[in-house]
Amino acid sequence: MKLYTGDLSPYSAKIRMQIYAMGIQDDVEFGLPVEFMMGKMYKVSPIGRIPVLETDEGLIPESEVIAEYLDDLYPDKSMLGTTPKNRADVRVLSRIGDIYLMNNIFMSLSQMNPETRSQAVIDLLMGQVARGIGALERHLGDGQFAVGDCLTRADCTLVPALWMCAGTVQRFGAENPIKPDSRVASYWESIQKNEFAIMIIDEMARGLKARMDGTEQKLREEAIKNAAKT
Ligand SMILES: N[C@@H](CCC(=O)N[C@@H](CS)C(=O)NCC(=O)O)C(=O)O
Repeated sequence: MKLYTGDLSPYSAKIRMQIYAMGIQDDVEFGLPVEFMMGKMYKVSPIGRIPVLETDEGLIPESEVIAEYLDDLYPDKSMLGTTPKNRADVRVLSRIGDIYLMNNIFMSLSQMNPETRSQAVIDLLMGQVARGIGALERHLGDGQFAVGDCLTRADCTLVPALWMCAGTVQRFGAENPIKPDSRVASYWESIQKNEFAIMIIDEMARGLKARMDGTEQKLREEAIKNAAKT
C-alpha cells in the first residue's frame, strides 16, 4: 500500500500516527504525487486532498475512512477500542478533532495574510474552534489517553488537531484556544510524551520548517521540473 501524505498535513499525520502505533509501517510506503504539488491533486483523487491510501483494490480518500480501513485490515491491531461504548467514544472524539477543530482551523488558513485578512471570518471560525474545545473538555476521559487506558484512534486525531490549536492559530493572530488548567491542557501535555505522538509532532515541525525556510518550495519546483521531463 502507499499513503499519499505530507509532513505538515495534520490529516495525514493522524494516519501516520496510527500506522506507527499499529506497527504496520513496513506494509505502507509514504509519498506525495507531483499533482498535489501542482495544485492538481483532483486528477489523482476527485476530492483533491491528502491523505489518500493507494491499495491493490483502488484509492481510498478521507483520513477517517482510511483509519477505519486500516483497522478492518488488521483487526488484531485495531485501535478503535474494545467495547461498543468505547468505540463510540473514540469515534466521537475523532470527529471533534476532525470536524470542529481541524476543519475550522484549516479554513482560517486562508486569512494568513494580514493585508487581506478578514477579522470577521477569523472570529467566526475561531468561535467554532472554541466551541469544539468546549465539547472536547467534556468528552475526554480522565486518564492519560483520550479514551480508556490505551492509545486509540482518538489520540491519533487529537494530537495533530491540538498541535494546530497550540501553534498554527497564532500565525493568523488568534489566541491558543487551549485554556491553561483545563482538562484539554492536561491531556495535551501528557499525550505529547507518547512515543508515536512524538514522531508525528517532529514530522509536522519538520514540515513547518521546510515551508518557512523555502525548502518545501524548492522541492516542489524540482519535482514539477522532473515530472515535465518524463
Ligand atoms: N476531510 C479530509 C481533509 C483533508 C485535507 O483537508 N487535507 C489537506 C492537507 S492536511 C489538503 O489536502 N489540502 C489541499 C487542498 O485543500 O487543496 C480528510 O479527513 O482527509
